[in-house]
Amino acid sequence: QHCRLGAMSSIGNSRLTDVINVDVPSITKSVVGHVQTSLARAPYNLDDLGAYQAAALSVRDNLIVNWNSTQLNYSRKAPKRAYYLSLEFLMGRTLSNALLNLNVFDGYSESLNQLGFSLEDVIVQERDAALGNGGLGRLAACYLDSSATQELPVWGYGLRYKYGIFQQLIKADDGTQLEAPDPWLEHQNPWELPRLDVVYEVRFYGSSQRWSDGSGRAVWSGGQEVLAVAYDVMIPGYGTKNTNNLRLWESKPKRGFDLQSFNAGDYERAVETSNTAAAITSVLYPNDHNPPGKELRLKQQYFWTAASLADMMRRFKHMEKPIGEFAEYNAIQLNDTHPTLAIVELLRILLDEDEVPWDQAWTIVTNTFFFTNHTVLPEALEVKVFLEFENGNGLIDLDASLEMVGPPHGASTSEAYATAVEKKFPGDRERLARMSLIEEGFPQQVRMANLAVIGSRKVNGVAELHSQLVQSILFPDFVEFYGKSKFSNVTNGITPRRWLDQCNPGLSQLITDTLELPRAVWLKDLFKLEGLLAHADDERFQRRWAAVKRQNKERLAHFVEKMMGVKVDADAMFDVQIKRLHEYKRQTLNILGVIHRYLLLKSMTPEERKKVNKKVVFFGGKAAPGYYVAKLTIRLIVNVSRVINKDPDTMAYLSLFFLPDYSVSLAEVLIPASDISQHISTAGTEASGTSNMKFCLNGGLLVGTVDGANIEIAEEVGEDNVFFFGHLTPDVDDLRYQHTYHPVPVEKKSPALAHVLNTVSSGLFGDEGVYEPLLNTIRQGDYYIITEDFDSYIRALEMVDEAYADRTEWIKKSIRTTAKMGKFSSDRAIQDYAQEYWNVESVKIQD
Ligand code: GPQ
Repeated sequence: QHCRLGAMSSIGNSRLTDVINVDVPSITKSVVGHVQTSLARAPYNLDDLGAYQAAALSVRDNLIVNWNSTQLNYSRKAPKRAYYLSLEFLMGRTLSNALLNLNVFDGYSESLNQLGFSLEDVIVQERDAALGNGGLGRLAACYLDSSATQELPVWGYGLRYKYGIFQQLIKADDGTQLEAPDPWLEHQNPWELPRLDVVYEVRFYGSSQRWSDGSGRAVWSGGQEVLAVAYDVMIPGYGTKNTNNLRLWESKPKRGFDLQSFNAGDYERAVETSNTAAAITSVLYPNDHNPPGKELRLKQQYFWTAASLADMMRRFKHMEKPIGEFAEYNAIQLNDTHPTLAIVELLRILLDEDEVPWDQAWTIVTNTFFFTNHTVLPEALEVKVFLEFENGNGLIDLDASLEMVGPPHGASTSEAYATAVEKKFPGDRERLARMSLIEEGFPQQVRMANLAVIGSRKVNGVAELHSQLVQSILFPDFVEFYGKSKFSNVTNGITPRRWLDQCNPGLSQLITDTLELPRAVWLKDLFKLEGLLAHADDERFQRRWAAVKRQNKERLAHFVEKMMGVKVDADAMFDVQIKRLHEYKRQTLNILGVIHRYLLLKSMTPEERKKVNKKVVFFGGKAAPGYYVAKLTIRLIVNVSRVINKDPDTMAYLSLFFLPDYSVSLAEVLIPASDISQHISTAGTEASGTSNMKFCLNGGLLVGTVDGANIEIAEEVGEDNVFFFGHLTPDVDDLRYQHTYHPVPVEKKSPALAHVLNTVSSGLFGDEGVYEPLLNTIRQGDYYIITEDFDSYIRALEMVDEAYADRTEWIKKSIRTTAKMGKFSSDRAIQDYAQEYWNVESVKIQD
């Protein structure tokens, strides 16, 4: 049997290149074949959606071949692997990305043309895979792209939600946000491979019996078992055969029905069991930075980490290495605290299933895990209740799996750990309480961040400033306890494949022409963009640069006209803020600035207005369904736009759009079209930001606070190419204190802001009184220091207007900005993780 398999794989290998559809005739043959056999449709009666499905299936054939040989190579060579555990993967569309990475874009374009379709129209038929909320999920997607591109043996593990992030609707009458489900799997998803043979049982509830031999081992039984079924998503690298895997788990009842209840005539109960199992992966929680304290969320987390670890363990066992070498072959990156249960699950497996002694098990665990923190906002720190569910039983048996999070007894970790802390800081009971894994109270809760820190080898933040704040604000006790070397920084990055080549083909082509390098070279070594600097003063190049921006603005204008039925002036400056709605991100500051500009325009004579820089402001972003103030901000933006867009005095100089249902695909249209974008969080609150990098890579300039990655962007592109404003991080606490204990009326601090607030209160934008709760967040307490930053914000926007007036100088700034964005490629970030953290090396895929 061995022989036959060997023979088969060599046949497979020798035919590898045959299967790849690269030339137009074979592409056409494969597409038409899929129309007829996979879709069971006639080629002459096909719509764009059908053409998309057939093209996708044809491209997928190529991916499968590469994916198979990649996985085979990994199994044979048995390298150390890394796993990226993330509850969110915000992938967006796949077809255009796969075409680009496989270098078959032109072939498919030509083939579809011959069949009477345009690839552009076909590409937009695909629904976004939107299994994420925002930056954290999109970062995971960029990291998968970079890992595959650098031929690193890295897999992602996540959940296959039936419903991704909700669709945002804006109510016609009052401009409020409504949420609708996102049934993204409604049409079959060609990019996933169901692995009905890769199934694990995950246990919930039940009870554990400790062995009486003093080993601490336990047997866990009873409760409910749920099946985890694997779906594999192929992740092609750019310009390489290497195609990695993203494994997403779907939950399924162990038995479709509980037959016993069924026989007893309790049909409803039987169906309910199956419902609760299926519910685990039914929906992505739409909270950003605000973990819901829900039993189902905790179940998602355990389900996902338990299935993923079982899978890794099975792969490792296959290698026939001693269990003590687990960490030499496996590194696990925790994307925020969401997968922290993986730490206790690995410990449980080592102790209870592999009978590893406690000390050794803990050493393996702490050599395997790495933890990335993505925010210092206190409301985002997860705490979990474990022991209060279902008849007082724990949801999962943490007590057996790790004594530290259950009530302490015997030689528990919690105790061992507490003893170690106590030894280092004798008598410092307050410190002990702060560092404890348990937050006392009723009920007791587990502090996931503390658990993630003590269970990991390294802890990092996502930009220089943020990584410092992680050490000084979140974990100072742990820095003292472990020493500084456990804590470091990996500045985020973005993939230049999607965020330049794919979304901005005009600019990509211009760069390729100018650098006189194949795009495959600079797209893999983004520092090569520096070569553009030598051309910044070349007038012909400047004109071409400006023409690309202009085309992208027209593309966006066209898009908005189609979506909203309004004409957009592509001659005006385009000013964009797109991100989740959040008080700390301060969309409020932006909209109040727009109102200020509007009032100023109103107060001018027609002659004066003619000298003003024409501007179109775009907003996009979703608010968590339960986030009242954020939703009110959307309502204000929408209603302000309804007033100012039809004011004949000003509409030629200022217009405003809230683009509903912001998504990865919408970002791909907006980002290349921006002249200026806003990243205006209260200093010290935005861990990094990643869209700031995307805008700058596409030659847009940045208005921002001295926060997150804005700082490092300015270091690279030069402060004269960034419009900074506002107070700095060290001032923020003092200002908050002042506002709380020595409040000064807004008029005193900023008459301009007071005027704007009063205008909103007066009902100029309708809905008199409705906005008071939003305005009061500024008038009272002003936690995000809008009052303190308002005047300097307005000054920064004036400087933007002045700079834009000198168009040649502006174009030079734009060129210089793009040229200096090399550092922000996710390839660099992934190299940092691979070398400094995981210690994994690339594996070249041979045919
Ligand atoms: N981020 Cl904690 C999210 O998108 N969701 C979250 O729940 C948390 C963080 C973001 C963070 O706000 C941005 O500053 C980062 O750039 C991004 O994560 C990726 O690190």
